[in-house]
Amino acid sequence: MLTLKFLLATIVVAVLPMKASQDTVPVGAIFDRDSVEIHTAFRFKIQDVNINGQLRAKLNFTVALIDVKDSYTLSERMCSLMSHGVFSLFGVTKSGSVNAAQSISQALHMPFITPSLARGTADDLYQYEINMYPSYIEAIVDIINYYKWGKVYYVYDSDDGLARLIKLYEFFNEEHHELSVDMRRVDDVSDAYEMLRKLDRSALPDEIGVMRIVLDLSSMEAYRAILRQIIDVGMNRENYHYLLGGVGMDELDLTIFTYGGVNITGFRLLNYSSPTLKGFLRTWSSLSNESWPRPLRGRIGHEAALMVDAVAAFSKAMGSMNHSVSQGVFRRGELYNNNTPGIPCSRPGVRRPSPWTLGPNILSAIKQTEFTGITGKVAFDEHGFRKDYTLDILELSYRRLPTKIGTWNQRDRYLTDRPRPHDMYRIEDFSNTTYIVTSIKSEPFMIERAQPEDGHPLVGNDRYEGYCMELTEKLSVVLGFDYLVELVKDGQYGSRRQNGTWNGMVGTLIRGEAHMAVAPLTITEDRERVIDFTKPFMKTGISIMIKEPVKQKAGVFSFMNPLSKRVWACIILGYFGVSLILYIVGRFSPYEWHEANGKADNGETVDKVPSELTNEFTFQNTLWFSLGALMQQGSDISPRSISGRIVGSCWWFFTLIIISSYTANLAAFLTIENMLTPIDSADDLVKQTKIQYGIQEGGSSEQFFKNTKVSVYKKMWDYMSNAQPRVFEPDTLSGVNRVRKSKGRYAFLLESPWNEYYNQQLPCDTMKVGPNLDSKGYGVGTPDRFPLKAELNREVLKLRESGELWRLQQKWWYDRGKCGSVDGKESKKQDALTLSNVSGVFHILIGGLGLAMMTALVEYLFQAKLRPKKTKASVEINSSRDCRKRARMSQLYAPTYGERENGGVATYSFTPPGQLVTFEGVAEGNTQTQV
Ligand code: CWD
Repeated sequence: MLTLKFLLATIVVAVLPMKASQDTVPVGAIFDRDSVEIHTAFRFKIQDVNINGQLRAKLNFTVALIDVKDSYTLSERMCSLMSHGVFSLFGVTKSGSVNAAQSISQALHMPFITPSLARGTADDLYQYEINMYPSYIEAIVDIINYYKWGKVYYVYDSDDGLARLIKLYEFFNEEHHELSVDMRRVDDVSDAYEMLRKLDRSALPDEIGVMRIVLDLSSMEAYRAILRQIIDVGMNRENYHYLLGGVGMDELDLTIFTYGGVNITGFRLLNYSSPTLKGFLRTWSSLSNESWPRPLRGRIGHEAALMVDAVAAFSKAMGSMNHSVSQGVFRRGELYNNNTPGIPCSRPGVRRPSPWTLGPNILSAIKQTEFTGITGKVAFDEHGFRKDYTLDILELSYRRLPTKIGTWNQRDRYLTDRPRPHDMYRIEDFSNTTYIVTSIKSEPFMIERAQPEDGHPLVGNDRYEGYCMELTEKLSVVLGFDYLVELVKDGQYGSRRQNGTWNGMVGTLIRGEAHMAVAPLTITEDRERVIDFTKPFMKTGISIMIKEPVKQKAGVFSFMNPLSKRVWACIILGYFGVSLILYIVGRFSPYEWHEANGKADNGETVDKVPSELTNEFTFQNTLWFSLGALMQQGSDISPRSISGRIVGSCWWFFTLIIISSYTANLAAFLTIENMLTPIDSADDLVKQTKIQYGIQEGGSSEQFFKNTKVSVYKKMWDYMSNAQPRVFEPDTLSGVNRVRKSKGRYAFLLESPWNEYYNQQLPCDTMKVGPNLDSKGYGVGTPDRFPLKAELNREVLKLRESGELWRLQQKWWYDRGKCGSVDGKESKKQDALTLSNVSGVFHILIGGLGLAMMTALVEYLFQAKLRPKKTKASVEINSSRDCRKRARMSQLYAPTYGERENGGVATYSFTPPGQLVTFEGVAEGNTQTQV
């Protein structure tokens, strides 16, 4: 229904005469009825050009949908479109109709831009065809050359395929490379069983038993049909290797081939990680399917993509042309060519058609355009073929879906890491070989020995020492091989370059330049795809190194540190609270009231005044009681009532626990010098901006941060990749040196074995903080299918289990360490407390004594000021023996007083209504002094 609606709409467009006018650029297009996606891509790009105003005139298009295999209909529609007047034609062709399109466009000088498979040769006969489809025949030649195939079977289905085969021969002749080609033409791609069965029976494998078949077919449908039949015939076994023509291998569903053991190599034009294609797909995938029918929303087929770039190339070409020239062909809104409306293929009475006057200008402008389209770089040579494009090389193998193994372009040719067969044989023929062991200079794994001064230079393996040298030696002794250590030339561990090849030790192994890598080479999934690793010989993980902070000496008041300020505040509050409660309880409880014993100044107990009641829990005394308990000293008063005792026991329990806890922590707080590390984890690093942080570039750490899905690490990567000045370091030592020099303003994220090693090295000013960010291991790397791999693996495990590797690590890390204990720092044994540890207590003592003396002075002065008054009062009290005064006092107080006639202490208790007052006095003769 949807497609029907779409077709009707298109046919209407096709039937209506084109509305050409000034400020429009009319174009025509011919598509196959089945090429829905190409048609949609064409309309979409024209709309995009018009909306974005890339041209001063609007593109105006007419589309004809036909069966493009039919060359008669194709010619007729081309003529029809041209007779209405078009600047250029776009169209899809098939092998049967391509010649018709080429002839008409050539005869009428009408540029014909096509996304269809390019014809085999740059034929000067047909100059008006612009081919968007890149040629892949040179890439096929280079792959055959690279792998040194001696014999191939060439299966094709069209004259174009034959033309490409001829080109292939020409290339091999030029390079004097002997290639035996057995060609097979498929007449009907839907029924090629017979041809395939014959091929299967008669084909002769090459010297290693593999049959190489190049499939060069004219359409994606043809590839799908033939590949289906290959499975039916059972030609998907491991002794077959297919090389597919075309540039859309990624659009074929090859899952079923991954189980037969067959190898399939092919090409991909679209690079889905290119920003241009990504940007295009964002809009493309948001279009509604009803108005913009297409099979897949999130992707685009390579031919449709080529059509998008075809429209882009044409609009850019028109933009570069003089506007008045291009618009000068219109008269009264109609396009005129040599005074004739439109560009008809034939005119009555005229023998030769009149070619399109602007055709050569438009053709030349298109050939000169250069831009980055969604199919990569778009540029053309003088024959109208694409140039400077790049193809990805994909390979499918057993249990592995098509994976990129390299790239091809006209300048660099075939770039890949796959070993040539020649290199693989070299490795397999390993008896009596001195193995090349690649490694990297990095303490303490591989250290270059200083040249001795005796004039005998160190050569061979004597040039190096370190953990990896000893490990290699152990492996070679057990497995019985000779070896020569060679440091990797580019000083890199190994990462994939943009063009798909590898650098560093990984590249060295892939290219067959070394037999094994014994180095701190991290085992990663990406590397494991291209080389083999033994089981890890050492654990590692990304860790944080910072400059060791300056130690903080214990302060004067460090005795306060065992308890936090809040706890101190709570204790003080508790102290006053308990004292108050005790005071209140003491006042209310009758059991706290008792008859008092008088006490003489000299300590003698004096006679008691009979009815005198006293309470020891004055507020002052409760404060003293609570303080005594808090200080674990006790006091000479204690509660008598049950309520008072409850308060007391709770307070004692509280003080017991608090004081015990305080004492338990005190020693530690006084003696251990505090190290306040500003950073303790990756989270801390992310949260702050003061301390910069970075990693070693070009290794597995960089890959880890690039590919991480953990948000904290992602944030770290965003920071690191944009930080100014740069935070990446070329190697480990420069990272460590940056930490040392940056006064705590730079943290280096490096693998933990190095972190531990450098923390043991002078000047002992770095430290590892926090846990590792990830967990990985270092393995011995070998090329794919290396014959000693299993033995190496077993031996590494044996060394690990026997503790040999642990011993080696102790030797190179800690026995040679220069910073003391294993922790890297001087021992933390309990030292005697120094004066600085406890000076605060002395300060308090001295302060207290001073305060006491001052208070005594104040008391003395206070008393001295009061003394004359008191003497007077005494006299009055003395004379109060006089009955009159006694009577007056007795009106105020209940007369329960006692006195001692001959000196000494007497206690007077006056009882005002509802209140008890104790009045103590010293009797001196007949005089009494109030205290
Ligand atoms: N490597 C790394 O990636 N980060 C580091 O901090 C150190 Cl010290 C080394 C290289 C890594 N071992 C590799 O194999 O790529």
